[in-house]
Amino acid sequence: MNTIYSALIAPMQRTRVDVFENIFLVFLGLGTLVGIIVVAYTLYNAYKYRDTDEAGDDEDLPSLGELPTGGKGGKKLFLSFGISAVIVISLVIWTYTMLLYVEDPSADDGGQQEALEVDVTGESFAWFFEYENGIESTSTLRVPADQRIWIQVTSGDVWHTFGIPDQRVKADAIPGEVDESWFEAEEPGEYNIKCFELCGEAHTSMVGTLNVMPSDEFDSWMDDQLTMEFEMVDGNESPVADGYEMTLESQEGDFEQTYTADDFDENGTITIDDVDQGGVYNVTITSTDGQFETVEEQFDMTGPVSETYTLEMNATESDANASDTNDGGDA
Ligand SMILES: [Cu+2]
Repeated sequence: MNTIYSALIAPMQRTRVDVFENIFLVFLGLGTLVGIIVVAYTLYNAYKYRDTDEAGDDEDLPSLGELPTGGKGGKKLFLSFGISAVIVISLVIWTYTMLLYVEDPSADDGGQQEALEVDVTGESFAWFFEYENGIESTSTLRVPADQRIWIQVTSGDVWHTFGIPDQRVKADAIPGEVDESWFEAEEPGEYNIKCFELCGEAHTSMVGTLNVMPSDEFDSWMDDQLTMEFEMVDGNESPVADGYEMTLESQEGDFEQTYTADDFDENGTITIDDVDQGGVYNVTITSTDGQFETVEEQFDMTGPVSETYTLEMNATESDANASDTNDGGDA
């Protein structure tokens, strides 16, 4: 099958848009050609056999009521049926092969870089997107140009249909089911996303935007989404820059890292931009001098994270260390 794919499709671009454009153009071209031949041949015969009042003894001339024989002992008939059959059968095979490719382009992936996978959920009346790394966005789907995007579409409530007309994408969004589709956008820019299933009173406003970005811009946008900022404050909301360490552990990936107070700046803040996985993280902040109570928190990273943690004075130590509490602020 691979060789058939390559032979029939290799000379063309491989995006979904190209496939449907090719099918459209081939049908339009052949239809026009056949139409021109049929109409021209009809006109030619109408002219040739027009009533001139001087009918000769042309043996081809049909007489009134005579069944056409197809001329020349049926040769013409045989030829025209033969040509039509060849055209129709080749069209069916070619179109079917193209559609098989649309169904499963992985058979012809060649040197393609890895595809990006996005989960799409329709819920009255908006579209929600989640990338493989746990980053989420609403209404705007950002993707890199020239990369294959696989979408897994479902619904959170009623039936919807996810569609990007310019990319020839349409996939049913049905609760409890997942419909898979793909596209590959060549031109950076913004394209409309619409719901194609009448789903309720705000159906027409269930729209979104596909933002196709140059791949370096997409990468830096994704890096921004994977940025965490933490701030440590005391009970008076003053920054704390000393006396603790923070452990960050991803529940989904294998990221685990401990940051000491030295990694934080004098305002008790730290920016972490070397994670490549969103999702749920556990944060544990322990006091290195027993001054603060241990903080155990959790957050779900679906975009840039900015958290402020309050370090409560350890009840038994608070009196003894009262003078140390503003260490951070003065440092
Ligand atoms: Cu809808």
